[in-house]
Amino acid sequence: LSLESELRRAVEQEAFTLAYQPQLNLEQGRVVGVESLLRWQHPEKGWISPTVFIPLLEELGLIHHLGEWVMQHACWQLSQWQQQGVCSADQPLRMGINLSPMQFAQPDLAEQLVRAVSQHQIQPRQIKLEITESVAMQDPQASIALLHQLRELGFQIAIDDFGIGFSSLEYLLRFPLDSLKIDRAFVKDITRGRRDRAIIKSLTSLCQGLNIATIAEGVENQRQRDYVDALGVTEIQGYLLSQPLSADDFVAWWSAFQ
Ligand code: G
Ligand code: G
Ligand code: MN
Ligand code: NA
Repeated sequence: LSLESELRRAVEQEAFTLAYQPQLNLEQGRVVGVESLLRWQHPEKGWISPTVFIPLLEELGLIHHLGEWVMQHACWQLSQWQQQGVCSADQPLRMGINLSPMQFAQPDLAEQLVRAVSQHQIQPRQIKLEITESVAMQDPQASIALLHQLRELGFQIAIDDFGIGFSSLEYLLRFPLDSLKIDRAFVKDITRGRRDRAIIKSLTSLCQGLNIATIAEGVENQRQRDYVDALGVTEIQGYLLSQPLSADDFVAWWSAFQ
């Protein structure tokens, strides 16, 4: 079967899983959130990257349905962890949910999100929605309005993969945001080049002034961690802490980490 028909079948059968990658607040030394990442195992080809199948889901008109499955599953998992005492009011855990370009343009996006949180008795502020810089900038006025609406509902907003469209920084920071995720491209060579350090430094100072948290993505080793820490980054995410994990593996990892 073609990738397309296997994908159609996988959507019908909801044959997907979510993996969770931890995010550490450097000042608090505490895991404060996870990013949920969609996973699909093709029967013959094995694991397929979401960068391949998400655009295909959009093309096939299936992203609306699968996007809702992601919201529902992520909220269900968070409520499970609360019931199991993995996280609590004293030890809150935030759940990151990625939104594709087409999802961000859906008229019923807010409705889908509200349905997912209320069905699983999750507070909207426990959910952080991740949209990429390019998606937000496609129609800035419309994005600002939608982000205000989502924020008024209580959801947190993060700009993902930040750093590609630098000319728009000043404009982008007028958006109602809670976090800026600094693309791993800037973290990769941080120990070697002054340029990337200067960029991260100016981003973190700007964001501090605007009360926006910064998350360094793709932190793979201790030296990179030390650099981004010194440059004032709020949180880190990356292989140094952990790869994206199954729900059970995340719980085991977190209890060992503490
Ligand atoms: O984890 P991985 O590197 O395979 O993820 C690749 C990309 O796929 C990420 O940049 C992310 O934006 C996107 N992605 C992962 N999970 C989801 C999801 O649940 N929904 C959407 N819309 N995108 C996702
Ligand atoms: O685009 P987005 O940031 O949503 O996607 C996150 C992707 O980055 C996931 O596919 C995840 O597997 C990957 N990732 C997470 N941590 C690291 C890391 O430390 N190094 C690299 N190279 N990729 C990472
Ligand atoms: Mn992301
Ligand atoms: Na990213």
